[in-house]
Amino acid sequence: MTTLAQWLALETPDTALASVIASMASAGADIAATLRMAPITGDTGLAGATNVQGEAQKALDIISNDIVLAHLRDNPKVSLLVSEEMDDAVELSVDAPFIVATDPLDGSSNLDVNVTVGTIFSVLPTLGGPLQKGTAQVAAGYIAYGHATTMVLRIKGRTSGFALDTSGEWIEIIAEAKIPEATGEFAINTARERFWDAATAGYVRESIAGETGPAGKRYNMRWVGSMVADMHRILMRGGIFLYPLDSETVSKGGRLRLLYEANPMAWLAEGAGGRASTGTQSLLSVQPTSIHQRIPVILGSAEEVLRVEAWYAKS
Ligand code: P6P
Repeated sequence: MTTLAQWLALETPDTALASVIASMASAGADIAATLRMAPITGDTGLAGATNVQGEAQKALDIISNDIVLAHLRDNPKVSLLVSEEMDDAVELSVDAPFIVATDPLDGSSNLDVNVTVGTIFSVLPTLGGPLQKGTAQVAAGYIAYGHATTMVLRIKGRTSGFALDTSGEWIEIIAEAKIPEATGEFAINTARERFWDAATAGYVRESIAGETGPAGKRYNMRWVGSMVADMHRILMRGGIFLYPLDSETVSKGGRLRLLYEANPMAWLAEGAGGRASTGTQSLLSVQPTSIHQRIPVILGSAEEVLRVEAWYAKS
């Protein structure tokens, strides 16, 4: 069995980068332990505060953010932390080589119903600051807190998967993830249909038409309401995740955040042979203008993302 330390040694000679990823993995293990006890400690309730997005924060959003902050403050290789739960970026070790952007607990609206939530993170070189395109990432990953605690990582090469064992060791379970090119499963919040643009509406209508329509095959729909859960399913068996621009989110630029949701997930998806797009351009090519910038996200099985892009091209 390959441990996280062995995988890191294989994937990069840069021990500083390896230490940053190891710190996020340790933070994930601590968050997993905290979440396991949350229903008993009663932490799944609202914290009474709201984050920069104006969303009601759960106590565990703040607790998870504090856990990540503590682990990264202890790592002298991290210069700056950008977090969904903090209005401003926090300076950590001066002149350190790497920046981390994170959503410490994505999908937290699912906490009180025990549905998988996760920590998403992106690692950028300090040089260039936090507003770098996704192509500048040197690593990205997520930790999924489900019945098992799993982690998916990519430095520059392959996207690999790990599971946390009872001794606290991360064990490699997927050496090289491969998102199937084709899929019959789409993930979108269909309750938003009335806000969709012509491209999204056309693509979903065509998919629902199944064998009788131009797609010529049957589709199924999944929507967990937790990006990490939807992404992990897509990484494991294919599929397409869509949170497109719509008439309600267009004023904010979209729903999901570029630096710590879209970019890391795009990095992981592309490392597994998938595709990630805004609908009209590669997600990793978007030039960020602010640390909490929102962006439309369409990612997963390459063939399916191309179909959506074709809808955008003709509309
Ligand atoms: P909706 C969770 O709040 C999140 O940021 C993602 O994890 C998830 O995919 C999406 O929002 C769910 O959005 O509009 O369906 O509640």
